[in-house]
Amino acid sequence: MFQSKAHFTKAYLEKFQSLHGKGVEEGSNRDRYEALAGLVRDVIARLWARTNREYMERDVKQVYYFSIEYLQGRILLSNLMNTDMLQACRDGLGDLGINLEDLTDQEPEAGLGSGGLGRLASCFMDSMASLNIPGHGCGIRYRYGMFKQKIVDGYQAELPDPWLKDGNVWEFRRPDKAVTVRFGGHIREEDVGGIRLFHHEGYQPVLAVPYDMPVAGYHNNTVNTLRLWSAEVMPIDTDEGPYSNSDYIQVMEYRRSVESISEILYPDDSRYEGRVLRLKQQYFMASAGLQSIVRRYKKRHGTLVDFHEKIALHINDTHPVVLVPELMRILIDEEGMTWDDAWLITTNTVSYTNHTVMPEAFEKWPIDVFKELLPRIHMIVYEINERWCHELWNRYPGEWDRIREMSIIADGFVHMANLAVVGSYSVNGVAKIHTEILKKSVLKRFYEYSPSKFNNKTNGITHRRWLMKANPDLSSLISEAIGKSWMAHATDLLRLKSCAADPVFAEKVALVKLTNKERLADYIKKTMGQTINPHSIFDCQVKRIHNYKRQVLNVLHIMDLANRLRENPALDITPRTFIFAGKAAPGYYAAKRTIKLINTVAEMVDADPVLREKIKVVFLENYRVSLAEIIVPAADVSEQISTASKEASGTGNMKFMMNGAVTIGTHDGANIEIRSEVGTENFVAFGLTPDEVMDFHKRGGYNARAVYEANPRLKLVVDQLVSGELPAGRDEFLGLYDGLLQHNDEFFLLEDFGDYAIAQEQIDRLYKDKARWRQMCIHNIAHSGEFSSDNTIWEYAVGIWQVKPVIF
Ligand code: 26V
Repeated sequence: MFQSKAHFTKAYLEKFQSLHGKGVEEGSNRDRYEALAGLVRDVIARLWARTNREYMERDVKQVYYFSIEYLQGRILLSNLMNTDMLQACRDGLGDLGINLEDLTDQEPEAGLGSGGLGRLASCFMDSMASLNIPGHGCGIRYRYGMFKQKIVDGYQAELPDPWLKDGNVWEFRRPDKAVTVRFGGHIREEDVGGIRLFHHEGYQPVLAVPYDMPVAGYHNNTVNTLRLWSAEVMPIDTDEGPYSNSDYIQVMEYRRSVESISEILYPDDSRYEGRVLRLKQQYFMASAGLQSIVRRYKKRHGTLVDFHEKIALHINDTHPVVLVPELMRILIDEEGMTWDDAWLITTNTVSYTNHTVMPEAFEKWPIDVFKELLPRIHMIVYEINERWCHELWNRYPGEWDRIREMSIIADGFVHMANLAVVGSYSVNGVAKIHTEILKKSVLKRFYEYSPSKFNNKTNGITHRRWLMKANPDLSSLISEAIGKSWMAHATDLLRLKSCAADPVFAEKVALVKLTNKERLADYIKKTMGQTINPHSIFDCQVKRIHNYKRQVLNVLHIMDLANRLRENPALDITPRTFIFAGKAAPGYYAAKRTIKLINTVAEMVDADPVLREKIKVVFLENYRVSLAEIIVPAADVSEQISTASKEASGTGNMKFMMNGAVTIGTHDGANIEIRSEVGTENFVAFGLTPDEVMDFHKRGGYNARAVYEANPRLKLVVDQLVSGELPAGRDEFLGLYDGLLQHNDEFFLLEDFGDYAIAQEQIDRLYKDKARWRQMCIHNIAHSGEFSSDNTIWEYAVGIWQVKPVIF
């Protein structure tokens, strides 16, 4: 490793030379980035080989985390930090007249996810490696990541993200580890000596080629693997594939159909869509991942009879749940096990995390589609369901409704969440309230059947990326005050509490915040040409755009503030900059209109000299991990205002807290735990409780129009959506308006508006008291260690996977 500057510089110059065949002074920043990343990669590759050897020799239990999404973001700086080369590298490059950040900015971002679920998977990868836990990721190497968002005339436009076009330094293609995944065809059954054999014939074979990315732990020599699969045609010289009897056109059609499997990431988080290609992606990942795990396991152990003792398979939501029947297929068809033995192994190997309670998100596949694409898997799911329903009949004779609700196959569909619960030994939600809602409503029947399966694992975020990497100045300040132990043990941040009352420390924290706000202001100037005031309150709502996340509630409050300012230009408020960012699913009409509304209100404010004195609204284009890393450290206020009971956890809330923002938030998801951890005096809560929301759903009684009629300020802003006053077409926001009044405001924006406006006034008051505000910031930072994903992963390791750290 290169902890000394001289050592680093020598190695870097050599690497540059050998890679590019020229001197560093002749190279572009991209060339320089490649040389640096290549150098770090070499160091990590050595540790990687060693880690794998240790795992193999010690024959430890390993966990495989299956996720259809990973939102890794850039990794060069993380890798430098984790391998303890950052300082030497920064200094060495400095001597060569090179600024490290100019190189890290060259790295294309791995945006293989759309939001919280994908980012959680990446935080978990980081924590597993940093806790020395033998845990690996399994996913898809999409050729196109999350779409790039452009704002054109206030509307979202989507552009492709060809992130691999200039190559990816961090991946290792492993053609020798490729496996075949089979789609379509039919099953021929045969009895041989009383044993039933299943032959899959006439299928379309797809070659799954793994690309491995190293995941380096923090200062601990551990390097785990994120294995991403790419779909390719079978080699021309195999007897599989449509080569022998096909013409050129057929071969090319085969190629296109195969390559489409790992072509794109689906960006839709608004409603479940039953696209066959998506099911293909899911089976492709599950089957390829499992085959490679099984292959290695058999090589080491010769048999799969004790598979569950050495392997844990975790599924991140239901997307990889075909893993359950796939493991059954391998154990029965390929290993010759009995159904009961195979089922015992499978259900002792798989665990499942649920990430949403929104009914429209639950995956279900038409049984015919399922059968045609995966004929053998269909047979197995069918049998799992037969046996399961039989068990249910015995336990609940005559309770047809209950059995239908719990059945895996019902109404012509395969219900994936039901398959996940039945096929796994552990089911967890991602925040306390979310797990409670699963138990008492969404998965109630399953909880009644097997209560011990259910458990909570509150989400977390890696403090290495979201504090150490994103906010280096604050990190140094923290270390000066309490030492460095928090970097390895995030809960040590609690020691900061004793500094909260120290005005000198508080002043320094405030200065760092100001510097971060200036950095964000510069970014906005550079990318949008807009000027924002770093001395205003930075009030941030950055996340996917969704009705339940209620960006419109935020906008209604801004419009109300504007009305009050117009009425009284002397209104005594601290100037505020409302910062929004986030992508809308391309087919989600209301979410796209919400973006247009935000931009329209921004335009309205800019055009009015009275308003622009005190407020400013900006929508930052193309929200992604690297942009979050600039916004989060600059935030004063964190908007977490989802309808109570709807946000499973949220993780943005944790990132902001960790960087000293004060949350204005509903009683939802992890907000509830954040508030109780940091203390109610350091959190501004408002709005309906989850029980009140669920009561409205159950019993009715909500009347949006009555709420609107009763509050003149609210009535005014809602009317303004369609009055023609906004600088947009008169009908532009008619849909949003109708959603609130004609369709009775599904997410209770109107109901929560009054309380939200009061909470916003409270924010303004608190901010005016500088000393008080600074204390609140420090308390938030101090308590954020509880939400490090290290804690979460530790709980998964002990409570679900039963894997132990491997220290060497
Ligand atoms: C979400 C939704 C919600 C509305 C209805 C349709 C639909 C379809 C897909 C999705 C996204 C899949 C689930 C997901 O990303 N959940 C997020 O997971 C995060 C990590 O656990 C958690 O913090 C977020 O609260 C949760 O929304």
